[in-house]
Formats: sequence, C-alpha cells, structure tokens
Amino acid sequence: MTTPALLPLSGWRPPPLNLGASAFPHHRATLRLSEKFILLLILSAFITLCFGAFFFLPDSSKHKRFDLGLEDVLIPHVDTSKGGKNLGGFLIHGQGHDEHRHREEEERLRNKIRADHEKALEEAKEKLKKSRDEIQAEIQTEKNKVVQELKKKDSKPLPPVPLPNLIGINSGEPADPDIREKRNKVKEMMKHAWDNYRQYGWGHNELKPIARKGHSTNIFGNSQMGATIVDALDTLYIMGLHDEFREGQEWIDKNLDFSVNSEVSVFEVNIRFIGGLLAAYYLSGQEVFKIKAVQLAGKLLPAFNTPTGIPWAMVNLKSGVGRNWGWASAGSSILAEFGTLHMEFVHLSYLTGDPVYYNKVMHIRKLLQKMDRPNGLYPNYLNPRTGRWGQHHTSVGGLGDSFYEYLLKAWLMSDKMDTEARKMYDDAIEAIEKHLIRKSNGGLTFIGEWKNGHLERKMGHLTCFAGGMFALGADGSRDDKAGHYLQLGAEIAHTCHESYDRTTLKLGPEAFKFDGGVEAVAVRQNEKYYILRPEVIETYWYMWRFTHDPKYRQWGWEATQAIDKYCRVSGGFSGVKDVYSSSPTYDDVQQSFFLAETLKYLYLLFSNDDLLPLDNWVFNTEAHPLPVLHLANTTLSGNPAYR
Ligand code: DMJ
Repeated sequence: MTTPALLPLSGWRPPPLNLGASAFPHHRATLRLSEKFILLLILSAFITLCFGAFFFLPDSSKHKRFDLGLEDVLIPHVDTSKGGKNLGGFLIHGQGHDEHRHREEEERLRNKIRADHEKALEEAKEKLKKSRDEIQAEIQTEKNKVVQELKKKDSKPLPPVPLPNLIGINSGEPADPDIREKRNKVKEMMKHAWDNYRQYGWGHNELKPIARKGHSTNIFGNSQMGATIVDALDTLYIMGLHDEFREGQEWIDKNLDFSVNSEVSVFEVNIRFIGGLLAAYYLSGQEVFKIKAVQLAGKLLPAFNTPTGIPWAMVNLKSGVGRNWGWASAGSSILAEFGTLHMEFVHLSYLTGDPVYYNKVMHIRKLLQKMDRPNGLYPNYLNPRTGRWGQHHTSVGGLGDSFYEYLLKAWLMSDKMDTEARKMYDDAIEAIEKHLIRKSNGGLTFIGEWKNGHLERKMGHLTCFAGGMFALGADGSRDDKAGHYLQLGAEIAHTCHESYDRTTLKLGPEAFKFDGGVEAVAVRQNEKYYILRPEVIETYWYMWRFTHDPKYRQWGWEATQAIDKYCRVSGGFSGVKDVYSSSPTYDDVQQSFFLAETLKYLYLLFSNDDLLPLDNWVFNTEAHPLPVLHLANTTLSGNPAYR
C-alpha cells in the first residue's frame, strides 16, 4: 500500500477537492452541513497522517524519499567537476558543512509543505462555503472562456468570391391599393409572430403561443439554437423589417453556437439553418451569416461517414456520431433527407472554395444513378450500410418530396447547366405520372402513394408543393411538354384548394383521401390537423408567377384570412387539431416554417414579380432564396478560389 509518506514531496499536493457539478452526481451536488463537516474531518486526518509519517521516519528514509526526483530541489545546480560525488542525488562535499546545508534544506522544505497544506485546506474550506449556484457560475465562466477561444479560432475569414448578381431583393411594392393592403396584412401577421416569439421564446427553437414559452422538438436536438430566428431572417429582410432583422443578426452573432452536445436532424438543420443563414448572407451581405453557415456545415460532415457515403439522418454536433431514425425501414436513411442537401452544399463549396461539400452531394447523386429503380420509381428508404433500398414505398409527399424538388432546382440553380440533374428529374417525374398520378371520380387530379406494388389513393398536405414544382419545371421539359406540366400544376393547385374549401375552417387537413365517395377530405381523426404548413400557398404563388391568374391571389387571401381567424392567438399563431370542427383546439406550437415559408409565400403572392425574380433566385425547400450561380458546368469553376 502506498502511504503518503512515500510520495515525492516536492510535487505532492492534497488531492484537489472538486465540489463542482462534475464532481458529484446532480442529486448529491448540494452538500448538507453535516456532510461538509465529515469531509473536513477526513481531510484534516489525512493531512495529520502525512505530517506524522514524515516527522517520525528515520533520517535515512527521508533521504531516500528525496532521491525520488528531488535532486534539483536540494542542490539545484550541481557541478561534479569540482570534485564532488553524486550519491543518489546528493552531493557530498565536506560532510559537516553538507549536513548543515541538508538540515536547512529540509527545514525549508518542511515549511513549504506546511504552507502548501494550509493553502489547500483554506481553498477547500472556501469551496465548501460556496453555494451550488456560485460553483456553477464559476464553471460557466470557465466554459465561456473556452467557447470564446474556440470562436476566435473558427472565425477565420473565408476566401473572397464574386457575389452572384443579386437582383430584386427589396422591391415588389404593388401599385393596386387592394393588393398593397393584403400585403401589409401579411406583414402585420409576421410582426405578430415575431414579436411574440421575441417576447416569450427568444433563443428557443420555436414558440408555444398559448403557454407563452419556448418550444422544441427532437429535430433540433436538446439545445436552444434559435431555429425561429434563423428561419425567419430572410422573410424579415424582404418585408423591410430591418430592426427585427438586426436583432436576429445580433443574437446569431453572440449566441448561435454549434459546439454543443446535441443530436440534430441533418436534413432539418441543412434546410432551415444552413439555407436560412446562406439566404440571409446573400440578401444582407453580412459575413457573420456565411461564417456561421460554414461552421455548421463542418459539424454535419461526420454524418457522411457511412460505408456508402449516404448520410445518417441524425448527427451529434459535438461527437460527430450519426445514426438513423428508429422508425425508418430496416435502419434506412430517408430519400427526402439525404436527397435535400444539394443546393446548400453547392453554395457552401462555391463560397468557401472547398470542394468537400460538393463532393459529398455529388457522391449521393452518382450512387442513386447506378441503382435499379422499381418501375422507375425511387423508394423512400435506402440503407446507408448496404446501399440497398429498404421498403418499396414511393411518395411525392413526406419522405420523398424535396428529393425531386432538388433535382429540378439543382438544374435551375446552375443556370440550367447541370443537365444531369434535369434528366434525373424528367425521368423521375415521368415514372411518377405513370404510376402515382390519377384523376378521382369527381375529376380531381391527385398524387397517391406507391406501397409495395399498390397505389394508396391518399394525398398529403406536403404533396401539394408538387403543383408549384411542376409549373417551375415546365420550361425546359422533355419533348417540350411545358403546357402539359403547367396544366398539371394547375390541377394539383385546384385539388389542394378543394382540400381547404371542403373543411369548416377553410384550412387544409394533413392528409386527404380519394376513395369511394370521399374526395379531398380527411377520414382519420389523426389526419385532420393543420400545423401552419406552407405547401398549398407555395403552389398558389408559383402558379401566380407563371399564369397571373387572379384566382391564385384569391385563394391565397382566403387562406390568409382563415389563418388569421382560427390560428391567431394573443401570443402568436398556433396550429389547430381539427379543421372540420367549428370550435377547434390548438396544438400550441408556432412552427418556425410558418415565418420562413407560409408568410413569405403569402407576401410574395401579393408582391410584384420583381421581388426575388425566379430567373435569378431559386428557393430551397424551406423557402430560403439562393441566387442562381452562373457556373460553366457543375464543377463550380465560377469560383476563382476553387480553380
Ligand atoms: C418544411 O420544413 C419544408 O418545406 C420541408 O421540405 C417539408 N415541410 C416543412 C413544412 O411543412
């Protein structure tokens, strides 16, 4: 057994008494007085033992102890050339003289040890006097210092790149007073949503407008990442809400920190945070947004460390450990998640001159191109370990939707140079039209879901975005079928409008059927909710831009009024649980996409087309506008830093 007396004395200190949060499990962190007393008693007994052992040991063993690496302390600068002899660490010159020096040294050391012990004891007593809060505050201060240091390291300036032509970022004022009034109403709704979030949920991911406090879900992990702030920035900007924009920018600058032990959804963080930050950067030119986007993207990269390079659905921002959703078929990644990274990642490579992001998404594309597709359809599930499809389920709504959208938008974003993406889009849409799109008995065109060789005649609210996508992809379509796709977009817009119009609240349900006598109506209770989603309004806006048919503004206005009437509460906006009930209950969540998408698309619907023109801007799936990059091809040669 090692006794304290055998320890090297010069370096020895009583063990540090760490009474901070990390020293004890949480429930024991608050020491009661009696526990403190016992601890002090043990400490004093231990110190007394050290002294006792030291003083009662024979001189020779004390010398041995000094041999344990104390030469320098005793006679620091030995000079053996002067005839001395080094005996186990001591220099023996004249015996009597040396003995005297040894005694003096020992005395000096003893005093030093005594002083050290007393100091340690004092420190321990001081620690015990502090409250848990004080100790935690000390720990927090230390942590903050580390974060600040890290920030300094991370904030290296990025290489300058030519900014794409930024056209139409603050115009769009309609001449028609009626339309202007509608646009102002939408702006007022944005202000109501933002102000309440500002007051009750600031820094949290989302707002609970009835409980008037912060809200979050597992897609954002367990940290307060201010999702609503990041998601709302560009909407604030285009609406001219510049004070609010600046408040958001300041919060992001000071508080948005990605070095947190938090497991987030790669897809959601990409579309809302990276997309939101990039759009805010392009609109405002403020470097902080670009820097934050790049920092965050770096944290997502470990998600791609799978045997196939198909990313995990979730990644821990600190450890980089990834995994998939427990509910996904056979440990699969989801098509709409790993297939909705392309736009943001191409921009990241463009802005940084680092091909790593571009290579990751191109690898996904190449892998998908090589795979067999049942009936030409992409299943929603792909196993990232084996590279095989999971369950054969195809959807243009949840789990599949934005994968198709990003194929088309990759082409548009590359100034129509990325023809590979366009081809993949055309092929996919042809298969979807053949196997998934049908007309109901009542003449409504709908997009069903393909499940193991069988068509489910059900359409989700999410699927309604496809009307806008078909219209957006009409120009440049194969065999010049532009008219056909514009018509298809119009039919989907009509069906989705019916799904709103056939409810009591004039708001659309989460999913609706086309079975038997039921058309565009939700059947199951758990499909009757409306959570402030944007997809139907998104389609109205695209259809408006391509046709200028006033019915789309009319439908958009109906939706605006319904949202204001049934979803508005004094603390913000809430989803409703049943759109067929005249006295609906609230879900008490103000989703971040309500500010990012729903209100933005409504505002654009009542603006002139010169606000964010579609020839210059491509909207990511969370409605964050990214400029078209005039690239010679998909190799990003537009960026000199990249060449
Ligand atoms: C948004 O976060 C995005 O539009 C995403 O692509 C799917 N749906 C939600 C809003 O409904």
